[in-house]
Amino acid sequence: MQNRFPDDFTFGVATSAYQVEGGIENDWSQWERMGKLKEPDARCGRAVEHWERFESDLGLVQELGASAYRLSLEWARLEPRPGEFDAAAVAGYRQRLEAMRARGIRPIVTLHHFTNPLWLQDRCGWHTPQVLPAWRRYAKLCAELLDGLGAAVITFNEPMVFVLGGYLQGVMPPGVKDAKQAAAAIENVARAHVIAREELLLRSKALTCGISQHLMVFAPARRWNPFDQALTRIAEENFNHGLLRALTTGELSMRMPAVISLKARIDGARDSMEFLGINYYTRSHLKFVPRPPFAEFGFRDVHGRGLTDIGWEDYPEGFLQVLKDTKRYRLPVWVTENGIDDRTGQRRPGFIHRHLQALLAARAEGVDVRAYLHWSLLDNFEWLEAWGPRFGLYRVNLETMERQKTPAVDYFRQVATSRELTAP
Ligand code: IFM
Repeated sequence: MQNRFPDDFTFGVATSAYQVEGGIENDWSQWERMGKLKEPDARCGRAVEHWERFESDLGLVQELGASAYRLSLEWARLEPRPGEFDAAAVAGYRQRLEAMRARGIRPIVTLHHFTNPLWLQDRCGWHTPQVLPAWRRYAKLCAELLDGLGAAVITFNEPMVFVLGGYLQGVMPPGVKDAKQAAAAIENVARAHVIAREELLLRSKALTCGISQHLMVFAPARRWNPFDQALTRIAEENFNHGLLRALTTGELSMRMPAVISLKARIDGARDSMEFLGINYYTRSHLKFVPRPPFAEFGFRDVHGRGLTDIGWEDYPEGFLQVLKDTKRYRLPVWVTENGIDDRTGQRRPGFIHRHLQALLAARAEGVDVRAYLHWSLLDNFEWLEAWGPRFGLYRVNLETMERQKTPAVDYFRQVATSRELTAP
C-alpha cells in the first residue's frame, strides 16, 4: 500500500470569511436575526475574530506545516453599498494576502462562499439576470485585488448547496421555495463562473481557477426499492455532476423529475476550470416520499465508527469512490475541504488518517489528486448549526477567543512535513 505523498503535493487548510472573520453584515446576519437558526438566538457576530487575529492565525497555518491556505473574500465587506467599494476592506484583504505570501503560504481564494450583501437580495437575487452585472463589478474588483499574488481562485463554494438551500428548500437565505427560481439561479451561477474567469484573465493569462463542488455519496435507503434507487441516481447526476458537466462541456443540463428541468448552453463554460475542487464529508441515504420534495435523507453508522456530532457518517470509503468518479473530467483534483465536527478533538486524527489513506488509494488508481485542504483551521460558525459543531484543528474558546491545539495538529504536521502517511 502506497503511503507517500509526492513532493509537489499540497497540504493546506481552509476557512471562509463569514464563518471566522467577525463583524460582517450580510444576508446571513439578517437570516440569523429572523430567528432561522436551529437555536434562534444564536448569532455569528464577532465569529472567531480572524480579521483581527489574522497574522497570529497565519502562525497556526505554519505550525501545521501547511503550504496553502484557502480563505474567502466577503462581498458584503468589500462592496457594502452597490457600486461603492470599501477602500479599507480592499487594502485589508490585500495586506493579509501579502502577509501569506511573505510567509510562503499560497493563497487559494474563494470569491463566493454562501453569503451575499444584503442589497443584492433586495435588488436582484441569484435568480434574476441583474445579478450578473453586479457580480461582474465584484469579480473585477477581486481580480484587481488579487493581481500579482499568484493566488489560485475558487469562484464558488458548493454552489448547489447554496442554490438549493436558498431557492428550493428555503432553509438558507433568501428562504425561497421555488423550483423555477432555483433553476434560474443555477444557470446564473454557471454564467457567473465564466464572468469571473473573464475578469481574472484580463489581469493575468496564468490563471489557476476552479470551483469547490460538494460531492456527496448517495445510497438508497431501501436497497432494492426502485424509487430510492432512482432518487440516488438523480441526486448523483444533478447535485454532484450537473454543474461540473456544464463547466467542462459548456452544456448545462439538469433533470430532477417534477422539480427542476434545465437545459442551457453556457458560452465560455467549456473547459473553464484548471482544477476541480471537491469538498467531501459523508454519505447520505435517500428515501423516496410521494410528496414534494419527494426525498428524505438520513445518515447511518454502517461501519460502526460512530456518527459525528452533527450526525454524519464517517465514510472514507465514499471519499475513494467520489475521487475515482472525478476521472471522467480529466482534470487535476484538489480536495478543497474535508473534515469532521468533533467536539472532543479525539476522533480527528483517525478521521484524517482514514481519509488520507483513501486519497492515496485514489492516486494509486490513477486519480490526479494534487492537494488536500483540511476543513478547518479554526472552529467556526457552522451556518444553521451555529456554534455547536467544532471543525477546527484549533479549538477556539468562544469567550476569550484563545486558540488551542487539538490532538490532530501534531498529526497533520507530521504527515504534511514528512510526506509519509503513518497511523496516528
Ligand atoms: O462549514 C461548511 C463550509 O462552509 C462548507 N462546506 C461544509 C462545511 C462543513 O459543514
